[in-house]
Amino acid sequence: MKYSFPRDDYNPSEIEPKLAQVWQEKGLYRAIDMAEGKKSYLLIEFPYPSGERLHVGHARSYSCLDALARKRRMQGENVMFPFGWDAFGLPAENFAIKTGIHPALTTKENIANAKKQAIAWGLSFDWSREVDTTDPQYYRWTQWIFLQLFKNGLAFKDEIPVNWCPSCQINLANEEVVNGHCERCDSPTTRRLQSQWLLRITKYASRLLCGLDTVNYRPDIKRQQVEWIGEKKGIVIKYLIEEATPDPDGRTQDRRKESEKWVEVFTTRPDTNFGATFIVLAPEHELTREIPLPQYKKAVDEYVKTAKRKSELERIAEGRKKTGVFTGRYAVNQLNGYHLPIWVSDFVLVSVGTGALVGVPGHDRRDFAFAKEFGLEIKRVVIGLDEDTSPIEKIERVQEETGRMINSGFLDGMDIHQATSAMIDYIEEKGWGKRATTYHLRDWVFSRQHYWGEPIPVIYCQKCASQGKSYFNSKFSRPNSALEKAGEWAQEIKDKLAGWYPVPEEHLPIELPAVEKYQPTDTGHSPLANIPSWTQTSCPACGAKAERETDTMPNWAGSSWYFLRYCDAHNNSQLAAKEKLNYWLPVDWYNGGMEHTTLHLLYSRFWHKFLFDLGVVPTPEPYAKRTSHGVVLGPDGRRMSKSRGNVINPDTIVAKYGADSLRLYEMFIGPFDKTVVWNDRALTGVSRFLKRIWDLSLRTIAKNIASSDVAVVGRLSKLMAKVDSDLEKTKFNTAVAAFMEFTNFWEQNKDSVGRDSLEIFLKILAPLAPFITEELWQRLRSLEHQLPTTHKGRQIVSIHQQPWPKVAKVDLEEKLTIVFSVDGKPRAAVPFSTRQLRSINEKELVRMGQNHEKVRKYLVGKTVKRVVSIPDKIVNFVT
Ligand code: ANZ
Ligand code: ZN
Repeated sequence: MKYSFPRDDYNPSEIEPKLAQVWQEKGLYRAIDMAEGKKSYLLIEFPYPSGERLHVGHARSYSCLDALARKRRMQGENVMFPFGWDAFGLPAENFAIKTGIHPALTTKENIANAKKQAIAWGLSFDWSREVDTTDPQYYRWTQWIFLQLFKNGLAFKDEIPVNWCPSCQINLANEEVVNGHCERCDSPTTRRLQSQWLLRITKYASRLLCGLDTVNYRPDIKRQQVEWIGEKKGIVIKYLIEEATPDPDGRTQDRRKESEKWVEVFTTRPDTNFGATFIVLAPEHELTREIPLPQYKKAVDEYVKTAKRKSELERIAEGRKKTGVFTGRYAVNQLNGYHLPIWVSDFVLVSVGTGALVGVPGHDRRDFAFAKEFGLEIKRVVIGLDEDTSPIEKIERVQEETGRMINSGFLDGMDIHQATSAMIDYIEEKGWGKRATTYHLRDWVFSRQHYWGEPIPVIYCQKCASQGKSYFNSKFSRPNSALEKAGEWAQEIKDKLAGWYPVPEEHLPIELPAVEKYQPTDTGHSPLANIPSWTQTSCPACGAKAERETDTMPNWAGSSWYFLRYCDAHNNSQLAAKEKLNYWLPVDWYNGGMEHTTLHLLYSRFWHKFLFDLGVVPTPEPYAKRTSHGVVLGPDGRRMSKSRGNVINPDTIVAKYGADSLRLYEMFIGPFDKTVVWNDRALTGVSRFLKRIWDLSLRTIAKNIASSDVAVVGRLSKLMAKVDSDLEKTKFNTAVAAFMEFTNFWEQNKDSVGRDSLEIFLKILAPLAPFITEELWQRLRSLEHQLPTTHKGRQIVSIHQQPWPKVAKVDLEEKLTIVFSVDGKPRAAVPFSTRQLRSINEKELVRMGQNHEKVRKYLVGKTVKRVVSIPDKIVNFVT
């Protein structure tokens, strides 16, 4: 590769494009599979290649992690810093709906443009590992993973109420609905029933929780995951529902048994159970249909109809006026024989616990409001530690975290925690209930009715369905221990999946067919449903006419495993070769947006754990470390958006100031994990700083002094240590500030800086500002080789291939000489390092002087009247 130097002004637009090209051609940043030494897998969330291209937010987190990757490479680590495209998604599809242009074409163009940006910014990605989730050779394996989930009973189809966005015409997962509005388009969502594919992430809830103890995630990220999983330990208690009417004809015991109905409730506070005064069923609960007495039936049915139209959020909102209906039925609390009236109310969710609760209005806020509304009895069974024991009529304090039991039989006097465990033991012993753990985490709604997603690779056979046949009782099914162990669930899933078969693995990928229209059908099916030639196929089991699933996967699918594909991006026979996964996993450091903490991060951990169970991946957790960057706001302090006109285009910045300025500015702008506001003035400041470096470096090269003053070396070694540790701690802003500080010093000590220090300075700045440092480094090298500044025909050795500088230990410290004198006459000169000097106090220094053999003899027989010293220079003993 030939390379010639440009003119002497700092002119990034002349330097940068050429260097970027040289680096690409040399393949500088390729990670080597199975290389010896320390591997370092650094991962950033791959972007959606939108028509808007990469924005300054991307530039920020990418530049920061790029600096880390470059530094670690120089430190001898085998760094994998890969990149790719999470390219399925709505914008390309919406564009296709508008223009008729195939999303694949738009995606391709967008990827090409964004890739140019990434290269221009000097991001040191290993492009040989690039992945694109919409490439059939990629989504073949996304589909393959789905098939494994299916075969292991972790995918099932269910008629469920789904969030529906009338504007996007799409079903949304709960987490895609923000305050009752669509996460994408912000229009209000509604709910409706539809048959959907779901993934049983809840089966992994406990492991997803425990696994967090084994990884190094930033504490707030960990906390959000813990809350999202929402583990609650408690007990499920069974209450016998009393006969509707006394038995006038005296039915036999046996017939009574047959009609016996129990209601099960989940509670985290069994300690308060002596205070229970009613039971509430969710409107969707089975018993809500079954138990109401005839005279209550109509009101209950009416109530259920209205409730079903409300969103979950609306239903559980605190402070909302409680509504409900009585069923006319009672259950008995066996603890004290209390007759608990059974009500129906929409504040009880069918998906939580058992879908029914026992009301303790004395100690639960919502129960209290409910009891007030309907005149139900309120009993007090806990009192605060600071209250007296006299019963208090008015209840102001509910849901206390501490307290003592009253009115509770054998629990009286116990503190509530003691009472909780005593009660659980008691109820279990009596056989009235069983310890239980519930989770807030819901199963993952995996169906989308869209075109631009991975087809879900399954086939439905009507004939097999009518005979109750499915994959699980077909010749294809391998005995599956996980499913067999699942017991009750195994039966349920076999019923749910009657008629469903996975596509034979050798038929993968199931590619998206060409369609004429990209919008979903008005029945809510994906446009694939309009292509009979694609949907019609034959049953893998019986050969009868069968149909392909027309639902596609959600965006989260392709991103749930892409970090595995980077390890072996071109493998045609498996998702990735075992040995490569063994070598690279786990990801050493994963950085991404805070908005992905509960969705993407949890989904990908779930898939990873499943693949671990299958023996496909070697580690139970995918990411050893997780950090998160702050958002970049527009100059007006608001989120950048086209409509507000406050969008900063990184390409404009690069054209005007150069990529190094963009990079350094975005690192400097504020703490990495904090939201930052764009500031043009600070940007020009950073750009001037780079120009100063340029000028100072050229001056040092021209002066051509071989070695620097000790003071320079000392400062530089400190700077180096700081940069190293700051980068590892995501303190990119303070690293840049330290460079600025050094540069000020350099400016004041221009002629103390020699070639040796310039070389070190450029090397440690190289990870942050890769272009300017490369250019200056090449000039410095040509000087050292006594070559003319335009050294045509020489091979370029990049600064980015240089080892991270090592400064000899002795050089690490500034040396000072203390002169000890007696009555103004110097008697001994003792060298100290600054660190030594700082570690002793003045008294100790004086004592050292007095005891020094060359000083001591002049003090013999004299009394020291005073000690006069000049810090770091002289200690004078006045006799
Ligand atoms: C009795 C009780 C007494 C409760 C008490 C709480 C306090 P938290 O409170 O967030 O830990 N619950 C159970 N199933 C429910 C459902 N399907 N819909 C709505 N709420 C339900 O969550 C656990 C509590 O939520 C449970 O404990 C139950 O009320 C309520 F002084 O039972 B508790
Ligand atoms: Zn069939």
